[in-house]
This record gives sequence, C-alpha cells and structure tokens, in this order.
Amino acid sequence: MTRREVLEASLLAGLLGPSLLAGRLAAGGVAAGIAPGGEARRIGLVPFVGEGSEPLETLLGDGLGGRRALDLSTLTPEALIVPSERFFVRTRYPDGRGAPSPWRVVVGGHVRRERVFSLEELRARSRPMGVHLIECSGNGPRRRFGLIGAAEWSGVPASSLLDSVNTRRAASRVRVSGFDHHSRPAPGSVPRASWIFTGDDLERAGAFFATAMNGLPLPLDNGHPVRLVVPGWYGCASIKWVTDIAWVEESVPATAQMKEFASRTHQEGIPERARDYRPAEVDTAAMPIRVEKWWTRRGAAYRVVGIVWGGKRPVRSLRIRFDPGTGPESVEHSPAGAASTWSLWSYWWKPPAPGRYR
Ligand SMILES: Nc1nc2c(c(=O)[nH]1)N[C@H]1C(S)=C(S)[C@@H](COP(=O)(O)O)O[C@H]1N2
Ligand SMILES: [Mo]
Repeated sequence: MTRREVLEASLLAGLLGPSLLAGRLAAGGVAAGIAPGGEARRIGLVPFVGEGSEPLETLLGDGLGGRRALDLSTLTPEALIVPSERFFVRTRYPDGRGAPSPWRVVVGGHVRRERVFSLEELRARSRPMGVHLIECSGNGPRRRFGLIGAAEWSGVPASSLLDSVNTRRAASRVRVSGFDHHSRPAPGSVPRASWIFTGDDLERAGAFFATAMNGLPLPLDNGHPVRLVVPGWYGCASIKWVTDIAWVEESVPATAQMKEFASRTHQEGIPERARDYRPAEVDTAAMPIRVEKWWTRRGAAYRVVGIVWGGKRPVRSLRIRFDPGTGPESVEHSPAGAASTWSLWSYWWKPPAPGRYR
C-alpha cells in the first residue's frame, strides 16, 4: 500500500485548466535543470523498496496458482494498451476434464426455456467494446503491483444475452460461472469461479462477454474462448472460460469466489448471501511506476512517472508530496478520456539537499 499512500488524488476539476497546468509544469522541469533539449542524461532507475523479486512478464506456476505479472515500469504514453502476450494472468488455462466441446454458453436458471449460444453465434454478435482495464484485487508489492493491465476488447453486451430468455418470477440475480477444472489443486484458491450480480450491476458497468482481446481471439490463459469483463470492477468478477449464465433467486447464497475475495472487495466480513455483497468496484488510485534518475548540469534530478486509474470519472488533477519537503504539487498529466482505463502522469523533482525522502 505504501506506493499508493505517496500520492494524493484530488479533484480540482475546473480550477486548473490543462493549458495552465502544462505551463507550470514545463517551468518545473526548467527549474530542475532538465528543460526539454537541455543537457541532461538519464542515468538509471531508482528501485522501489519492500517489493518482491519474482520475475515479471513470465508465466509462473500452473492452474489456479498460475500467474504472470506485468512490468509496470515499461509503460509509456504510446504503449498503454498491453500486448496480449504480456497481459497479466491470474489463474492459468484449466487443464482438467469436462470443458464443453464444442464450447457453448447456456443461459438458464429461472427461465421458461434455456437458451444455448454456440461460440460461432457469440462471435457473430461480438462488436468492439473499447479499452478497459482489469486489476486483480490481490495486486500488491509481492508482484510489484503488476496484476493490472488495459486491453482493447470485443464481445457481446451482457444485457443482450440476459434478455435472450424469458425469466420466471423468481429470477432476480444473475450468476456467471466459468469452467475451471484443474488437474492439480492450488492451496488458497477455490476452483469453479462464479460471481453473482444484479442485472443493473452488469448494465451500469457496461459488462460484456469478451471473445477477442487486442483484435485476436482471447489467449487461453485470459479466458479463451469467452470471458466476462466487468469494467470498473476488480478482476475477480470478470469470470474466465464462461460456460453458464443463470438467473437465480434473490436469496441465493454467495459463491465460493465471492467469499474468497470478500476482504479485498469492500465487503463487511464474509456475507453468506449474494444480495449482501457490495459492488466490487475499483476506487480511484494512483501510484508511481518508475523513478528515473537524471544527471543535469545542476546535479541529480528525478522524474517520477506513475499511473492513475479506477473510480467513476477520469481524474483531472493529481498532486504529489515528498516527505520531508513541500507540496503537494500538481503533476503533469493528460487525463484518460474515460475512467475505464489508466493514464500516465509524471513529475520532475530535485531534492533540496542530500538525504532520504519518501
Ligand atoms: N474461471 C475463472 N475466472 C477467473 C479467475 C479464476 O480463477 N477462474 N480469476 C479471476 C481473477 S481473481 C482475476 S484478477 C481475473 C484475471 O484475469 P486475467 O488472468 O485475464 O488477467 O480473472 C478472474 N476470472
Ligand atoms: Mo484477482
């Protein structure tokens, strides 16, 4: 949590227009002796302290324990959509038996008549859904906060599959389940991922069943051939390898997956009933992803680069504070067009004196 605590996100919307901000920040760079084109050399990155040393961008483990974390320090304004082969993985493709073949998604439960969608039908109904970020609620220092990423998705709006059936009176909530059978169990993770939503939750979030990521069919480890994406919610709700969509009654018990993640998705305790779960939304957050060290005519200077994501609206104004020091000061930031993805910010900083700063 320490990286997030470094930063203070604030909504000064409307007080400082983007042009005024840009002027101030260019001046900040000049003051630090690092105006664009000036004589400055980037001499390295300052490592973060207190983080794990597992290799990043490498598939580790298998089944439910399989992970791949993104190296966040590589992000640039031109590369804010993560290529599929580098996208983070939480739970690898299940190698157990029992996957539907050919794949199909059943919409059933409290309905007058089940509706079965073939993969061909889902692909034919898919359309571009835009860029959306997914973050694992278990994202932390152990994997250097790399269980997060944005990609461009195509899929079918959840509402169009939900509305494809006539529901019975008892139908109140929607349970989305994925095939998740691994030949080897993993300690601490529960198989058979599923999450229960209200139709409104899914509608408001703009949830969709994705069939493609970055213009190609989903990679195996990211939910091939079809996964749920719930924009703005933690990744644990974005069920991969979807097989069943069921209309269920209001008092239905929470799923094992909802209980497993209760402590990381704003729940009070571990509620027994699905209806007592709050939306697993990602709140506004910001953190540095790299600290560049530069050598200038006037000594060492640092450029702190970070991301901001989450929340319901794009963050317009963001400030950084150094301890000991002054501030908070506004960072240089081009806000994302939508809150469903991340954006980069940066800040030139010159320490007033040698010392240790947070
Ligand atoms: N079937 C299934 N879906 C799942 C999971 C799982 O273990 N099984 N893990 C969830 C969690 S915790 C996260 S963070 C996201 C990660 O998606 P990704 O691996 O494509 O990045 O998938 C979600 N969907
Ligand atoms: Mo997760």
